[in-house]
Amino acid sequence: MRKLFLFAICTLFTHMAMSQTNLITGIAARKTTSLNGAWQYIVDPYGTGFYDYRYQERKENDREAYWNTDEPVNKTERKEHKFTDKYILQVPGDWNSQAEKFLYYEGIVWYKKSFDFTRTSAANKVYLYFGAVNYEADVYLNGKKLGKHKGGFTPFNFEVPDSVLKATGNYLVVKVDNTRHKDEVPTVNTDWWNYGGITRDVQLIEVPQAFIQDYSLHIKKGASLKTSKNIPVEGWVQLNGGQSSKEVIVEVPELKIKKAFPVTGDKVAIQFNLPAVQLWSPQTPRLYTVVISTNTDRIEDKIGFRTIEVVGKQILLNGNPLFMRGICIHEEIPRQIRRAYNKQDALQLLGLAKELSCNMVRLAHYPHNENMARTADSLGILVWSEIPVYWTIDFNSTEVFEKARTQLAEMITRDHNRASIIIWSVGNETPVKPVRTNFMRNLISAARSLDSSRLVSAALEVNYQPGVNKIDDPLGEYVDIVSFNEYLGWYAGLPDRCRTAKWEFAYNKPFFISETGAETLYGFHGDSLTRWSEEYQEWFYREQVAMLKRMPDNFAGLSPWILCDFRSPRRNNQTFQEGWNNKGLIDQQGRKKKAFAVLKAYYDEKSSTPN
Ligand code: GCB
Repeated sequence: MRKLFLFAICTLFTHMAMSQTNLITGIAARKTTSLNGAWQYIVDPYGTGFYDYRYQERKENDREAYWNTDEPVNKTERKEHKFTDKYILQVPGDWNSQAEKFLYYEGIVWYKKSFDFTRTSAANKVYLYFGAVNYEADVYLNGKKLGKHKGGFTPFNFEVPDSVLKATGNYLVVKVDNTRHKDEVPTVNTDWWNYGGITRDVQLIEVPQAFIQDYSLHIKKGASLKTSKNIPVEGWVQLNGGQSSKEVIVEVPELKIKKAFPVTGDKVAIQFNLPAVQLWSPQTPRLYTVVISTNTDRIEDKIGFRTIEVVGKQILLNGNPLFMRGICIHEEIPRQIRRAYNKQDALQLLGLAKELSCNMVRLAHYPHNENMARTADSLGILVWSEIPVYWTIDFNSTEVFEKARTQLAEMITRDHNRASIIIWSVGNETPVKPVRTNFMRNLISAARSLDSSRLVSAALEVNYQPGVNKIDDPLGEYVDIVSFNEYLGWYAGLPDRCRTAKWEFAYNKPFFISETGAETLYGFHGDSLTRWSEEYQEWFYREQVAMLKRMPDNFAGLSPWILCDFRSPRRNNQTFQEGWNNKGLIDQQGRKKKAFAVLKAYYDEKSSTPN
């Protein structure tokens, strides 16, 4: 019994320790210096910059380690690595879209940037922040290793020691490796292209010695919204330690709120009431400037206040029933055909979703760049955000679980102040078996312990039985919304199968169709029975919509697959696919297919209902 108790305590502490990240959030409002732009590179398929000829990891001061200077000390020194301006990659950006030789490249690329830097105050600490590097990053500054990060879609930062940073001629090197491995998250097999590189912004962040690391503010769970006066807000402010400040001040100037909270430890609890607040919703995406300060630091953010909950069979947004008119999106931009990363990209993708009359997007299958959630906040689009626990990752491995949990913690930490995000998803189409259910269930509790103010879900599969489609994945018991991907009419029969489809739900919860879709090549026409034709996809959507109209009242919405066609090496019909998954309603050149109008018409009809 005692052993059991000790085990439970240890698990709890490991769990708590592992759930923490040292991520600094609210980067946009901090003192930053961009290191974006041109970086020199060396392609290194054999890992020569990292391993010597005995395949031993090179010592820190090895002159042939690529993190050490490429300048020979004199004209006789033999140097077998050299960065030059002949080989430049733009950061942020995937490498695949930047030069033809990279189109299918997976492996190691070394990036190098030289920079000068003077901090604005000698007393400031400096951090090096990466929005994301796919997949593995080893970071070296002036020959010293700052750290290593795994996970291709979440941010990370390393403190830069004073002894390492120089005023001029800093030599920053990042070894980027996007080789797929069975024991990573995602694993080797995905239905999207594995874009490599420093895919998001790189910045130096200056903070005072005692700074505000992170903060979370939201309307208290279960709060009544009957009156718009005195709505309770709760949350916390995370300080980095070593504070001299006696209090943390939280201000919402537009609402004339200014409250002080005593500093009793590094995590300061916040609680106050909002008078006459305008709630955030898709119709009124109202954001308030929030200022958080201590005697040494001050940070500003724009935060929306809203509630999201499941009551019985319904999802309620600000207390009103919600129907999600969604669409799935990959982080890939049409025409330029590359990873999306900036605000213009977010405006383009979310703008297309708006044109489709969506009020929601499912950001599949990994955390997208921060601009997406911030732009969704300002446009009034609800967001489902997901980690790449996709298909067949190794559910037996505790290490893999820790990798998934780390990515979950990084995703939630970066975005927990975005009102647009209402659902954290812990994965997609994972195979039903006890070890998987246990793994996913633990991820769900990790998500809840990191953020109890949002809903948790996962995209499940349909159990297709003769005469009936069952939604009975055991994971359904643990999620707030039962979501599933259904492909009646594409992978399962022809679209008219929707007419006789019977659905059976094992759970009395709201359900959401997280995917449905059919593939078509833009501009290819035939009758509706002709696969790959625009007419087939159009018919598919017509039948789906007719079926959806007959769904029971706990049907809470859908996010069909997918807004735009996207690159996938699994799609090799050389007539209709050529390395593309063409289930988009919009093709790779940004052209709308016929089915776009069918879904839009359904959404326009639905939008007369609340939210
Ligand atoms: C799915 C997956 C998605 C695929 C899609 C397809 O269920 O979740 O990643 O791309 O089906 O096109 O088959």
